[in-house]
Amino acid sequence: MIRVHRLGKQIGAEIHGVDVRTLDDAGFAAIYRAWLDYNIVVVPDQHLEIEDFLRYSRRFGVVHPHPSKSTRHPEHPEITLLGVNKFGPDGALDQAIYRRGAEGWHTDGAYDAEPFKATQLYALAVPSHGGDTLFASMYAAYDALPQRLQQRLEGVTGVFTYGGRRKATEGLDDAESDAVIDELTERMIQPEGEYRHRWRRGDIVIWDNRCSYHKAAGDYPPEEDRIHWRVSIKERT
Ligand SMILES: O=C(O)CCC(=O)C(=O)O
Ligand SMILES: [Fe+2]
Repeated sequence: MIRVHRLGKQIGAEIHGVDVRTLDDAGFAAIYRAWLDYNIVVVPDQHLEIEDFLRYSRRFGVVHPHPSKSTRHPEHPEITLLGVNKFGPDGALDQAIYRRGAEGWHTDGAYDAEPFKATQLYALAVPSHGGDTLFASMYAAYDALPQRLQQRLEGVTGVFTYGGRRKATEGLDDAESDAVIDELTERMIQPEGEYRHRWRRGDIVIWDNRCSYHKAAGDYPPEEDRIHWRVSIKERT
């Protein structure tokens, strides 16, 4: 019997009573529904091989190899390894690996013509403290905007450039565009719309990347392991 428990006030749900390796279609439909309704779905206590994780991930859509090639699993390009090879040959901590996803609130692949539908992580090793992932609802952010700003955004398209803006890509000049972005940034995280995930080994977490933001806390003891398998998922066309 599948049970769905709400986690945060507006986002987050945890699923109990499933083994995703043997989940039938009705069970998957319940998880998919919870994911649409609550943006972030946690399935705890799973014991997976890579093939199990890929097979389950493909039920949500098409799994795409991440553009960052250096952290791909050597035999399974669709799997990104998080937290592996953190120390270089000289023993120095590789900040890009340690702090991946921790630079700020973001969505994955916003610079793509078709941003990812979902990102899913499976926890293989969890540090003794720190290393949480934070999530926030974009619906909550939008609802909290003053009507003036909601109207200002009506019919407007945002353009994201990988690595930041270098030349004009929108119908607004730089100053006007910066002003809108600043106003939105100020309001993008609403306390009621947040959920903070404290990882346990065996957790699967999937987020709806189209309507939530996330960031890694990036604050765990670097000498400890924090390792995930990660997949990027797009809509089936
Ligand atoms: O490691 C995490 O907690 C999340 C990192 C991240 O931003 C991502 O995997 O997209
Ligand atoms: Fe991310």
